[in-house]
Amino acid sequence: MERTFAMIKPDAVATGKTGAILSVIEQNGFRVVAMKKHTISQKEAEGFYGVHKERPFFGSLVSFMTSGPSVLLVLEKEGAIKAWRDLMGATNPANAAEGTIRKMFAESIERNASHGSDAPETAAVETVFFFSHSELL
Ligand code: FUP
Repeated sequence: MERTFAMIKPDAVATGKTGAILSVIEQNGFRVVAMKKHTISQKEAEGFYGVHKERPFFGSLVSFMTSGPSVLLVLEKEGAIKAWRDLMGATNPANAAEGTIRKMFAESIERNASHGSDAPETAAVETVFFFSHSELL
């Protein structure tokens, strides 16, 4: 079984889509290993998205990600990392396939409803960024 780190981002939480997205997650066979609602701080957002710090959208992305609570998740399934990225769809909802989370729930490339780790190494780093060992048992 593989685990991945996922988020329901502030746009989707603020517009009352948490339950619908969790329902899609469970219908697609993921087990929710850990879950918490958390407003990401400036320092957390800058650290989490540090790989993007030279990009023109970085300031706006940090501002959005700290604008309200997110739902942080660790999801488990066989091949969870790829399966969750496939279920989320393309980063820009305009390019996302029918039936994907971003097609159904995202507003724009920035306000795109969800996050998912892109590889085993990032899943490990992102999971411990927000969850402690005892929350992952
Ligand atoms: P993804 O892996 O699909 O979350 O996408 P990226 O890692 O490429 O980008 C991370 C986040 O940066 C996206 F979720 C949204 C934001 N972003 C923008 O706001 N504008 C862009 O042009 C690209 C990404």
